[in-house]
Amino acid sequence: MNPTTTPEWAALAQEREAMRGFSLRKAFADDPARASSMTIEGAGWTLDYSKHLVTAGTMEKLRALARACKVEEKAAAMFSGEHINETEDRAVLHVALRALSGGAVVDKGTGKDVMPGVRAVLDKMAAFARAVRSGEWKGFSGKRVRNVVNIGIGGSDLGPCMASIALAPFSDRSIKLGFVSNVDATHFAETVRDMDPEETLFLVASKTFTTLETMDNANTAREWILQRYDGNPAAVAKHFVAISTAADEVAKFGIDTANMFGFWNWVGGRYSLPSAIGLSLMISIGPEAFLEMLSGYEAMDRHFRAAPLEKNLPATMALLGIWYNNFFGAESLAVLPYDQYLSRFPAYLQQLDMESNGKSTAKDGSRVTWQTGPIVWGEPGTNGQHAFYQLLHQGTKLVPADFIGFLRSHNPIGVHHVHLMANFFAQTEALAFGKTADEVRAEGTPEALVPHKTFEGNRPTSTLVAEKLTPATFGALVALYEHKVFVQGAIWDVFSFDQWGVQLGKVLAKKIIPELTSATPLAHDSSTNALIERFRAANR
Ligand code: G6Q
Repeated sequence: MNPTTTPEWAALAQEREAMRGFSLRKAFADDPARASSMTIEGAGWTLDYSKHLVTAGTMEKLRALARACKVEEKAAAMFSGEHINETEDRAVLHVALRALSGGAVVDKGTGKDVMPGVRAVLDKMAAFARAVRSGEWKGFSGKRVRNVVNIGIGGSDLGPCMASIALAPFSDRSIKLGFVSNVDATHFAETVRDMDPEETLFLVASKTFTTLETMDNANTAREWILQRYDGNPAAVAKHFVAISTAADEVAKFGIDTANMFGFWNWVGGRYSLPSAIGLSLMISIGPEAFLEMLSGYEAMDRHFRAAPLEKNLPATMALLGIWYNNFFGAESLAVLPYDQYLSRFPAYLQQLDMESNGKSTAKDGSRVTWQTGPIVWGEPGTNGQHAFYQLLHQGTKLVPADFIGFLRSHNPIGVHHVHLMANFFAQTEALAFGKTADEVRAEGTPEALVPHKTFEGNRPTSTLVAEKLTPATFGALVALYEHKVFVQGAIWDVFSFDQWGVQLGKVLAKKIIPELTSATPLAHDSSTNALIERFRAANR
């Protein structure tokens, strides 16, 4: 359904006009209860959205749009196993991966309860993780595993890589984790540089087990292991396990399928961290902490389903995103974690959000005439302050931003956490309220400098805070963004769970591979032909 033809959309367009003179300074001065009335909670997280360019009336109009677009019904369809991923005819049941305190979850396509399979894989992962952590699982020469290297890319890399950094305080520091994703051999070479092959376990993570980058890296890893064992193929079983849905391909590679951890086609790659794709994380933090993370995910799933739109964190964040994206022409969303452990969170969200909603075809096959997914970007907060925040404060572009922070630190050393959080609070205050020319003048600033030192303010931010970064609050945070993306996709009327846009480049690369190493005539455009010729000349 075209959302822009609804009366609710028209009402929002009018609201946008009515909001032209809106000032956050005035809104806060007029309403002492603004912050409390625009602060909501769920699954260990508090969202203060009072520093947004909205009134209570705006929010009501945004919620009306969500209702008109049947967001709640669409969410119910996802949770109940309907094949809402229509272009691939699949259910979308990543929520089942953490529905551990509930009953059956049925894939409507097969009519089968997926939960016994989910539990069985989790049990198998836990047994394996314990064996590696305790030293019971040994390399081929009998040494215990000191290095665990996940080989995967995209959804089979970003989640566990980001999460293993986020949950490092809960990790077994005697096991070093590595992540190899890039087909550039440098990634493999530098990751294993200081590792002893006899102490290294590779997890080859690939849903399809045919992905070019992953297979190249897995083959190179196999060579690296075999070299150490004089080519004895029996070593492979002790140094490789697979995480995949494709048993045949795993067996072809030489990995014992007994050491394969399965998942299902109803788990999208970018939603797969809570599946077997999280095995590297589970080995690092242990099964108990991993289950705690799943309980955090589940708590947010429950909040998303049960909380009315007024109090619903994912829905509220989604609607605010739509407000700027579709009615203010904002092109991006900055995600700014004030926690070093979340340093890879923006990169993870880039895939989650941009691969899900970076679409220009509506569900009925027509070209959308409205804006869809934003460009997501970000860096840990204080580093960003000394880099790109200039543009956030005084640039010409509107960049809504999510500020994410924790009340207590894992490393309460000296003044650090106080200084970190002072910056966290100061930035959203400065962005919202700015500094007027009169305020700058009152400081005795020479008149010529006044415009340069003035801050317009009215730059919208969300503040997300939790008590502490734990496996549970972390899981809830990831689920919060997953559902935010879901709500936006539901309103934009796009299929959020496919990713056809990544295919074309892959197909062309396969065609170019043999051309780079031969002298066959080239039939590309003149630019591509010339570039390939240069590569050939340099590598002759
Ligand atoms: C994620 C995408 C994509 C995928 C990778 C890796 O949603 O589908 O990023 O995860 O292309 O695919 P494999 O796991 O099949 O190797």
